[in-house]
Formats: sequence, C-alpha cells, structure tokens
Amino acid sequence: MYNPPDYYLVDELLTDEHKIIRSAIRDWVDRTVKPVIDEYAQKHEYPTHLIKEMGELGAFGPFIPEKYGGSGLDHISYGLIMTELERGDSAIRSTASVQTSLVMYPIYAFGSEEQRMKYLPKLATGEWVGAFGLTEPNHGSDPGRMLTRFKDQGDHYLLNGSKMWITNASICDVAVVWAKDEEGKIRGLIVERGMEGFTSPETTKKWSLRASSTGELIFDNVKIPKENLLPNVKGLKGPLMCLNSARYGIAWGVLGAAMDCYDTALRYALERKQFKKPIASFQLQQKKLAEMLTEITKGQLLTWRLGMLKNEDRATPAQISMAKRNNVEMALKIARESRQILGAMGITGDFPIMRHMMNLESVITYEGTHDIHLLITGMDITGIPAFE
Ligand code: TGC
Ligand code: FAD
Repeated sequence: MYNPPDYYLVDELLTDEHKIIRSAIRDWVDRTVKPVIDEYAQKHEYPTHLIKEMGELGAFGPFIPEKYGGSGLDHISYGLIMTELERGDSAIRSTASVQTSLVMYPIYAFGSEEQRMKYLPKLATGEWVGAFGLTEPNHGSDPGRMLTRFKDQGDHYLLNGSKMWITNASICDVAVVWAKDEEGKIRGLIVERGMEGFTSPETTKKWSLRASSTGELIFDNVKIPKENLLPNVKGLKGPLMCLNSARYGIAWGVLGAAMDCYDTALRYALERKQFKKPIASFQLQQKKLAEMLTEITKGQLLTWRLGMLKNEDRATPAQISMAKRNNVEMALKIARESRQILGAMGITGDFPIMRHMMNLESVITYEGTHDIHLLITGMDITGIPAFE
C-alpha cells in the first residue's frame, strides 16, 4: 500500500478540494495504471485506452475555464494531478502535460473564440488527442532557428518542414505546430489529421518512455486553412509560454516518480534481510533513505510555493526552470539510489523503479535540457545570456 512521504506536513497547506482531486487521481492510478503499465512499457506500446478515462477524470485542462470543457481549477490542483499521474508513469503524465499545457493552453491563450469552441471541449474529454510540434531534427535547444515554414497562398497557407521527437505524434488528431512565416516570425498553426501531405511516423526502439508514443510530424505542402492560424501571438515567446506551463507541471510530476521509488525502497529495505537483519538497519541504506526523503521534502516545498506564485500570476519563467531542473535531477538520483536498495530485484518489472529511472532520462532532456535550465538561471542571476 502506497504511503506517500510528507515529512514537513505539506498536506496541511492544501485545501479540502485539493485533497479530493488528488485522491480521485491516486485511486484511478492504483486501479487502472499500476496493474497494466509495466506490461505496456515492456511491449513498447502506449495504453491508448487510458486517454478517454483521463478526460473523464478531468486530467486534461484542469486550469482551463469550464466554458471550454476545463475544470477552472488552480495551479496547485494541476500540480497534484501531475504528481499522481507520474507516480503511475511519466508517459501518462506526458499525455496530460501535452494535452493541457502544450495544446489546450495555446489554443485558449492565443486562439480565436471560434478556435477555442471548436477544439478545447473535444481535447478536454480526450475525444481528440493533441500534439505540440516545436523541436526539429536539427533544432532542439535552439528552436528559434527552426526551418519549418509557411507561405500565404491567398485563400490558405502552405506548410513545409518537419518536427521530431513529438509526443503523441502518430496518434494525434490535432497538432499545434510552430513555424516561420515569410517574414521569419514564428507563428502557431493548428494542423489536423487528414490534411493532405501531413504524415506522422512513429519513433521506435526507445529505452525510455516506452509506454508513450513519440514520433515525427512531416509537412509536405500541407494546405492549412487560414482560420487555423493562432491569431494572438507572434515570436518564440508563444511556444515558450506554453513550455512555462508544461515545465511547471513536470516539476510537480516527477515528485510522483520520486515518491513511488522512495516508498518502494523503504518498504523493501524494512522487509529484506541480509546478515540476519533487515537491510534498513544498515547505516549505508539509512543514509540513502534519509537523503531521499530530504530531497523529496525540498522538492515538495519548492513546488508548493511555486504553485502559490503561479496562482497569483507571479511565477517567473526562471523560477519554473529552477524547479523543473532541480526536481527532475532529484527524481532521477532517487530512482538510481532506490534501484540499488532493491539489489537485483530492482532491475525487474516487478517493481516500478527501473521504469521510472529510464523514463526520467527523457524527462531530464525534454521541455528544456538540464543544461539549458541551468543557463536560464545563470542568465537570470547575471543578466548575461550564455547560450551562444
Ligand atoms: P530569447 O531571445 O531569449 O527569447 C526569445 C523571446 O522569447 C521570450 N522568452 C520567453 N517568453 C516566455 N516564457 C519564457 N520562458 C521565455 N523565454 C524567453 C523572450 O523574452 C523573447 O521575447 P521577445 O518579445 O523579446 O522576442 O530566445 P533564444 O533563442 O535565445 O532561446 C532561449 C532558450 C534557449 C532559453 C529557449 O530557446 C529554450 O528554452 N530552449 C529549450 C527548448 C525547449 O524547451 N524545447 C521543448 C520542446 S517541447 C517538449 O519537449 C515537450 S515534451 C512533452 C512531454 O511529453 O511531456
Ligand atoms: P540538443 O539541443 O542537440 O542538445 C544536446 C546536448 O547539448 C544537451 O545535453 C544540451 O544540454 C547541450 N546543449 C545544447 N545547447 C547548449 C548550450 N547552449 N550550452 C550548453 N549545452 C548545450 N519536442 C517537442 O517539440 N514536442 C514534444 O512533444 C516533444 N516530446 C519529446 C518526447 C521525448 C521522449 C523526447 C526525448 C523529446 C521530446 N521533445 C519534444 C524534444 C525535446 O524537447 C528535445 O529533445 C530537447 O529540447 C533537446 O533537444 P535535442 O534533443 O535536439 O538536444
């Protein structure tokens, strides 16, 4: 039975509504995700049947207003949902991150009223799956140099280029794609499945996020109706504003993976005997457990405070970068240490740890790499960008 650590009584900072939401998602993850996720990861297959259930649970667009199918909740609620989903698997949290922060958010924040009404309710229920196309084969950390372009052809736009490493590419119904116009300005376009010239091959042979679908988005003279351009944003700040929301969710999400690893390792250490004693009685194992709990506690406090700032619209992109970077590294280290506590058992699918560990190798790279987030903090402190 999962016993999530709460050493500094952070629960006391949550409202009853927060706890009800968390408990609903936790219960769903225990009933629906936990029993099947290892099998899907082993098969390198995405459990698509979970998407509609996530929609029913309110995991898509929790902070989007109810008028558009969201739940109108605050950002602490969004964070708690991400934590619980990622305890199940980073792939499940990824789906909710992309759908909420990278597809619904830009349509809500930068879209026309017609676009909001057309897409958001179906994305909220999971009837439609979304994808977010920013990264390209030759432009990952530097998306501002993207090559994907569109031209004005009078009654439509013509889109050419390709995106790579895109979550849910091959199963998406709609994709928010970032491309440059003829003046070189980055704009957002809504590409729909079925548009001629749009293909989305799946990326295979991943050792990480094996229960997630990742692929390419390829545009070969795709005719995009003019009404599919997001009218209210221009420039790289458009996709980066979406990333602020998704990175915030990841800072919370990875706490779930870390807590699952810690909880598993603690229980194992108390039960497993060597040299006639539980391994939890050895100082070396206690050091690991004590340090894990310390880091989880720091991560919980960081995200809670960040969430309060976000609720007040005061969380800066650099604060979000710090939390994403800190918490992902913390979760990855905890996964590695927990794996060692389980000895050989730690490498099997009977326990979630190795799966979390491999997933987190993607999480530390996507949504801005560990290095890029450090440079963002460096720039914030010194005022000097060190990217080039
Ligand atoms: P730079 O010149 O610094 O900025 C360009 C414009 O953007 C503004 N800006 C931001 N606006 C909002 N939020 C932010 N976080 C922003 N950061 C910058 C900036 O003020 C400027 O505005 P303006 O009006 O002056 O034009 O841009 P740069 O080209 O030097 O790049 C900066 C850098 C390196 C930090 C940025 O490119 C970056 O963050 N790179 C990392 C790329 C990344 O994170 N990609 C993620 C792809 S999506 C993904 O991974 C999804 S995984 C999903 C899942 O499965 O969960
Ligand atoms: P690169 O940018 O080539 O970086 C390689 C290395 O160089 C890294 O260690 C990086 O830190 C370092 N580096 C780069 N620039 C600098 C610098 N200036 N200073 C110091 N070091 C530097 N993208 C999307 O658009 N949508 C998605 O849905 C999406 N989903 C993804 C799902 C998965 C499973 C994965 C793995 C990736 C996904 N991505 C997605 C792409 C992800 O955002 C990129 O992989 C990431 O931004 C890094 O780009 P890159 O892989 O090209 O690495």
